[in-house]
Amino acid sequence: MFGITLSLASVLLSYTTLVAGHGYVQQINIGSTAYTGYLPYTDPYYNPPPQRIVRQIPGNGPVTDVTLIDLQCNGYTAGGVVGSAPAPIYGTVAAGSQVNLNWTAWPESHVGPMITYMARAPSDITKWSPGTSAVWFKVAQTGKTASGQWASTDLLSAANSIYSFTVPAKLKAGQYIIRHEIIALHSASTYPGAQFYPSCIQVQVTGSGTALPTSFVSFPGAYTPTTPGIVFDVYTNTNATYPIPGPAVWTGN
Ligand SMILES: *[C@@H]1O[C@H](CO)[C@@H](O)[C@H](O)[C@H]1NC(C)=O
Ligand SMILES: *[C@@H]1O[C@H](CO)[C@@H](O)[C@H](O)[C@H]1NC(C)=O
Ligand SMILES: [Cu+2]
Repeated sequence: MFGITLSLASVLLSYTTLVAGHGYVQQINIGSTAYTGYLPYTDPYYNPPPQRIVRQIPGNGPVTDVTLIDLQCNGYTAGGVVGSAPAPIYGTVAAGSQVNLNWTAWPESHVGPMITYMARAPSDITKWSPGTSAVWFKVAQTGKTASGQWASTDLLSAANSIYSFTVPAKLKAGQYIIRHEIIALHSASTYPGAQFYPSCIQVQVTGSGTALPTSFVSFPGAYTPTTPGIVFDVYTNTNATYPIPGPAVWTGN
């Protein structure tokens, strides 16, 4: 009896450790404004749930199938939540300014790139789901530096779990989804293996810019099982350049 209790406790303990090993964006800092992220382990238990600018995610685990709508915003198709069910509110950011994303503690083993896309909402962002439309453009990416430092975990840890990117200065004002992700490559030597940790943040971009990109990708669609960088052995390619997946970065300049 005592033995059973003990082993149950250790099973529970190791499960907790495993689950705690992944992560998500817990806070968004824009200028002096801090927006709490969608907190998957507490938000669903409030009635009414707190209003967030981040679309709902099921937890801190990854998406691994690049063909699923789940790859878009880390929503899931099961359980009544569609891939990118809109959030009720949005943040505000001036074009040309920095957005700082505060990740939960990130496991050191989960090395890989950090990539950020945006998509312009054709109408009210709190009601818009892009589905499989090609609406996304890349605004920032960091892979592995020449000296071998990965965006995650090396650079992210060095920045106290804060990832920063700049909204293109000339981007036309309007409502946008920011799709930000870490792709963890610790098991990516074959497909499926790479772990995608995307989430979607709703913002109103302000400013007098007039620029918009002309080419777009879809999620799912932008990545395939054979896209360079989706399959990558981080253990044998220690000295190799890492090909960041997806299109070129659009700066608007
Ligand atoms: C990141 O968010 C956590 C949780 O809200 C907070 O404790 C921490 O201070 C934040 N880090 C920074 C640098 O803002
Ligand atoms: C990587 O480069 C270092 C230093 O040049 C070398 O010692 C090492 O063998 C290389 N590793 C691989 C896997 O090529
Ligand atoms: Cu993990």
